[in-house]
Amino acid sequence: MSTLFISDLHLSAERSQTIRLFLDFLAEEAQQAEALYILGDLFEAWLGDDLVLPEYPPVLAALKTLNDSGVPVYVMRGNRDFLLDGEFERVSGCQLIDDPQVIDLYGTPTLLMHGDLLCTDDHAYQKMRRQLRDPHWIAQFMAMDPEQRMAFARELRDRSRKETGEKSETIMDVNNDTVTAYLKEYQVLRLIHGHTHRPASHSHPLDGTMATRYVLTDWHEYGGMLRCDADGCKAVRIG
Ligand SMILES: [Mn+2]
Repeated sequence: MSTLFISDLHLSAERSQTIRLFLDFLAEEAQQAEALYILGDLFEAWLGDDLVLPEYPPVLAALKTLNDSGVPVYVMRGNRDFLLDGEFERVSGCQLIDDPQVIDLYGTPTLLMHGDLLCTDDHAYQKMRRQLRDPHWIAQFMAMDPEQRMAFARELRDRSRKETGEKSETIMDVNNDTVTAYLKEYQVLRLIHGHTHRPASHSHPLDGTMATRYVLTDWHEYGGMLRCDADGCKAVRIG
């Protein structure tokens, strides 16, 4: 048996092929798994559980089918879908998990994160992240009507695209000292995260030994997962 990790699918109406690939994945590979973890940015935009975009119900139904068939699906919020909440859990059967979260993965304590908390060189992003996660801000946002929320999301995405274009590659990657700090705080030698869209397996020196940092792929060109079992973890292409 194995446990599967994916992230950064950024599902949207414009990416109908990715939605199809994901639905196939849920019906096939994922059915064979012991559990599935989605580490953030499953959806390109989630503007509240009461505002489900028309392209998402088939995805929610497929997640429910998988959960009901006995494969638990754990979902971490990403920076695009951080408003996922209880009604999403009810409809999809998924269980939301905190970021960061430690799990026992076949005897190896493993830290799971979306990954944006590791990108501490990007001060402007971290400042915006703190604002958007503030409970008062969230309450205000959820009180707006759907059109206002959608307009705000468009504005945020345009700003992010513009700023991302201007920022250097290094600033948008993880900060290694921050990685060390998280590994130490949670006392683990294995970290799995997404967000940076730079799939890799990095050896990370830690107190005279080596930790491993797995970065999950996005699903823009094709899909991919990290498949872990008692022997270790391996990146596998999908589609
Ligand atoms: Mn992200």
